[in-house]
Amino acid sequence: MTDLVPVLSATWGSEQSWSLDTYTDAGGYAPLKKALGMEPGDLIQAVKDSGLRGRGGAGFPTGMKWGFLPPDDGGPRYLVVNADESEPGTCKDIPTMMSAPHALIEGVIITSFAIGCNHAFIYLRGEVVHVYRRLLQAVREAYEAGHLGKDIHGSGFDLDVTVHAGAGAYICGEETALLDSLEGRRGQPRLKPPFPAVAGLYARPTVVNNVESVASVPAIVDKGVEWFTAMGTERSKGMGLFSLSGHVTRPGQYEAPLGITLRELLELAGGIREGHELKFWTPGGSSTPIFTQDHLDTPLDYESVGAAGSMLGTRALQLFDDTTCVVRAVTRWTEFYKHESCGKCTPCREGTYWLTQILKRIEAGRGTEADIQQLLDTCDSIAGRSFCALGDGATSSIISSVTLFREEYEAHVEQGGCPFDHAASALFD
Ligand code: L3W
Ligand code: SF4
Repeated sequence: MTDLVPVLSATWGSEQSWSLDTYTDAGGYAPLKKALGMEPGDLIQAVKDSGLRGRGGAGFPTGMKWGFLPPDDGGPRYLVVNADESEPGTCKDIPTMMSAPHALIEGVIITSFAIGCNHAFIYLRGEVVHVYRRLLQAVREAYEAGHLGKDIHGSGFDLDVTVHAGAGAYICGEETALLDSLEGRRGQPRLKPPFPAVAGLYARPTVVNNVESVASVPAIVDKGVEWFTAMGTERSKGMGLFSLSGHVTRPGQYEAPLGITLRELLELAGGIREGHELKFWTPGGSSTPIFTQDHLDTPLDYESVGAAGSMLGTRALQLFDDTTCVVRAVTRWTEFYKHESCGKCTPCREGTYWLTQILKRIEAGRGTEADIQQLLDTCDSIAGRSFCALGDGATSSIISSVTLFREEYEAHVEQGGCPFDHAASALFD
């Protein structure tokens, strides 16, 4: 494994890492000054050439998204940072904002300059009040230092940033539900097209980017496209934060080039907890099909994970050892989707309810063999038939776990109960 040189997380261990002074001492806001001396079109081209892909789950090319904005018509256009991190297992954006909020703010300013935006929004998950306070403090520091406001560093460019806390709904991480929520409406997905790039916030051209995507931009401006493209794989460039949680010796954030494997990450994280073996894991959060030991050497890039039948998603690696009942884990995730379904479309609203009922029945030992098929049939009625990705995501762990661990579902039915001691897993109450 090549030496890992952290970029996004480089200053996280520093004293007062969140302060403007610490960030500036480490070279922060120099990329902003460089960017302000460039042509906006050249900045967009650099991000296109870097191959940076959206770090919020879908992996859509960031520079291409910026390039989708229609020509300037004199009206406002917006940047909205999707900071509504809520996917089970996903926990990279909150540490980024807590430890290095200025990396995000600097990225917001450079991105706004590139796309011609004078008012940017950071839409934050409502429950994380501590992150809200930290962002407010960092935005205030940035104004005081002249990085925000009118005529930033004499460039003639003006930018205001608003930090908005949502009300705690997972669906508001879906970009159009987020925009509805930001406009003051109930957060529910909009029909696409039009994509936000054409008609987003207040029906104006809007770029919606994930926290980590935006926070990666200053480093690309600073160190250059070649530096970024030297990391990662052919079509998945650069570095990213890999969040390891569950039955791992040292859970946490591990920054590495895309394409690293779980086996390599586990070397850094001290392996699976002592005395146990990895049983299953999610490569990209609970919305992605689960993997097993067989995938320890799958490169964690968009293409390889996709070819192996899952999604890189948010690189939220939730690891479960041999003490864990897969039916129980899947039931917990499905309860989450049932709770968070926004109710707009019938397949997801009704389907996630029925999935939960069937799974609970099987887990409690009251299920039948026919219930296992009913689970798959219900998934079939949801996946590809729902209005947004939440419905599809709710079925991923169910379909993949029945495929990989069908005998465990059958054991629940045959034994009339769960064959596992939940206390040994220590992950569920
Ligand atoms: C203009 C076009 N823009 C696509 C834009 C689009 C969006 C981006 C990606 O879902 C996934 C989901 C979760 N003109 C465009 C265009 N765009 N075509 O590109 O779009 P899309 O639809 O592929 O994905 P999405 O709706 O952004 C995101 C998965 O991520 N996920 C979820 C993670 C959860 C969090 C969280 O907790 N906050 O991130 C994990 O795997 O299932 O598949 O901007 O507008 N022609
Ligand atoms: Fe709402 Fe679920 Fe339909 Fe998405 S799939 S619109 S979350 S009901």
